[in-house]
Amino acid sequence: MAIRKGVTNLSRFLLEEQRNFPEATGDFTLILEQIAFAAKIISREVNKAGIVNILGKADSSNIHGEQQQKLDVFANEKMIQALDHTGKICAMASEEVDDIINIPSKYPKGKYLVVFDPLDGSSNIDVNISIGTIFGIYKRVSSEGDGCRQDFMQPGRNLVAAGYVIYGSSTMFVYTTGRGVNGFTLDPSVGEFLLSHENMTTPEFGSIYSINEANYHKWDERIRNYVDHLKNIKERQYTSRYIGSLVADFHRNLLKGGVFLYPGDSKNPRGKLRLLYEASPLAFIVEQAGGLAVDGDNNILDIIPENLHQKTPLIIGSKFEVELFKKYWSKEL
Ligand code: P6P
Repeated sequence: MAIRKGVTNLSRFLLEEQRNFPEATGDFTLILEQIAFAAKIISREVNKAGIVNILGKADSSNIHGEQQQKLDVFANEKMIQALDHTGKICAMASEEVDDIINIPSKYPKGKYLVVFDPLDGSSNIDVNISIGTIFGIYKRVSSEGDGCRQDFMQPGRNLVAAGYVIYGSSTMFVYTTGRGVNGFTLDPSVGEFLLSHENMTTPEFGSIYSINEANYHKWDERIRNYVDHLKNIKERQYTSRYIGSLVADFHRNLLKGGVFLYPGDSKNPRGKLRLLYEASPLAFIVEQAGGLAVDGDNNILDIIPENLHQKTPLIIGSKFEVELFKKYWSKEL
């Protein structure tokens, strides 16, 4: 990677990355720039949510019957508006929308698909806990015209890009196109995402495990044994950190090392998190950073979705802790 002199903003970084792909048309770069634009708008609203009447519950619920927050609806609209006119996309899928989102007929269609959770962790908005946007970009499998549901039934292995935005003490845009992971921090004074975390890698092992232990008695015994092992491991002292906001828990572990688990349990056998627009994009990122993500038996990136909103257990983070989990899950330990 070239030694960067001075400040590198996201646009410059994307252009320099694009030069590595002679066949690149710039479609990709435009999509990522538009997602970053939506993120700036969402960040502005998230950071003043307490001031304007945008806190609290919308008078609607999403496809999962979950009470929508006003900012959920706002973030979803901004993501769609930022992307629908680009002419680079043939369809989108959002956690907040039941079916696929087609491109208005007045706009040309492109060869990409975008999946996103526009504002994950939104139940934390009113208590000022970090929340996030998660996104992934695929190439269409259908030939032309409108995208179709079948276009989205692709494993995470097929992702051409994935990323997240964390709205926390600062707003960060973290993404990969399969050539490493890079993080950009928003400088609100100039409205630019500036390169702050070049070539992010996650530690081989950590000392943090992140799981909602209130579900302990509903877990499969293998999960209880694994977590109990981490509590008693001799090589190092693990600590428990659980924010209850996926992007925040993931981002912390990406930087510091460790493991996040949202497993299935006796009440929710497939867990709570969604494969297409939560688990798969984060799995792509973590693998690019040297980590690993499984559902138990399978690498998350190898799972082919059967529907847009299917759930999956998610164990994700440093290679050591996830490989150790696989040993417990397969009953080797
Ligand atoms: P629980 C937030 O509602 C979310 O979807 C994820 O961001 C988070 O990891 C998870 O749910 C927390 O769920 O059941 O532990 O409250």
